[in-house]
Amino acid sequence: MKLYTYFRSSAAYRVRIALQFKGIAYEAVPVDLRPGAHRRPEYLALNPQGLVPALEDGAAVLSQSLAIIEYLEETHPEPPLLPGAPLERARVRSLALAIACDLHPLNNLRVLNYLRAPLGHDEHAVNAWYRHWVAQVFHGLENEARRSSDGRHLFGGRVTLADVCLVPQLFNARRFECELAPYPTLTAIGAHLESLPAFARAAPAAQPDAP
Ligand SMILES: N[C@@H](CCC(=O)N[C@@H](CS)C(=O)NCC(=O)O)C(=O)O
Repeated sequence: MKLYTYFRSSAAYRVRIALQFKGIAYEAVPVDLRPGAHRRPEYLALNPQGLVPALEDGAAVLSQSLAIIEYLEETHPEPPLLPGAPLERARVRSLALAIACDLHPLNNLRVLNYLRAPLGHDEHAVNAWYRHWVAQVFHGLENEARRSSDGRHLFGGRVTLADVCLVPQLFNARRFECELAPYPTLTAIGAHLESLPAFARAAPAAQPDAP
């Protein structure tokens, strides 16, 4: 498999964690978002959605991190990232989607760039936007985690898709200097997960395209 990735992309980071967690070998193909490599024709030919990640498996190319991870879950079920019981699976997906659908898209590079130009907002306003949406979603997740987590995983007592989404979002929040003190459960979970080998190998700093 080939993963089209960018070291700081949190969506690619999710897929890297899933690949590492499941022990699936892959080749990392860096796509540098800074000069816009994801908008060049050669990348758009692979992934017309023009975002990273994309996963090439044989002749097939898949986009959208959660679709890719669900594909990996179905093709490489062990170790699982989703619990067995339908209700628990729904709860894990709900936590993952809060991050992947309700938070991440609002703070994506193209959204921040649109705020800068043409809308003309300065860096102070862009950072305020970023931190506002992190706080909105993290507030709810912190309260859910206090109910559903063992203090080391977002849901239950083992690594799930929810954790795969949480750790990259915590990385982003730190990068944009978001206030994390109100979320002690989330940060404790993050600290535990980041110490696991699969998460450590998937971290931005461990990527071949990291500076
Ligand atoms: N929903 C997509 C989001 C993918 C995404 O937004 N990737 C970002 C990097 S984390 C990207 O390529 N951004 C480029 C841009 O915004 O121009 C997924 O989960 O794969």
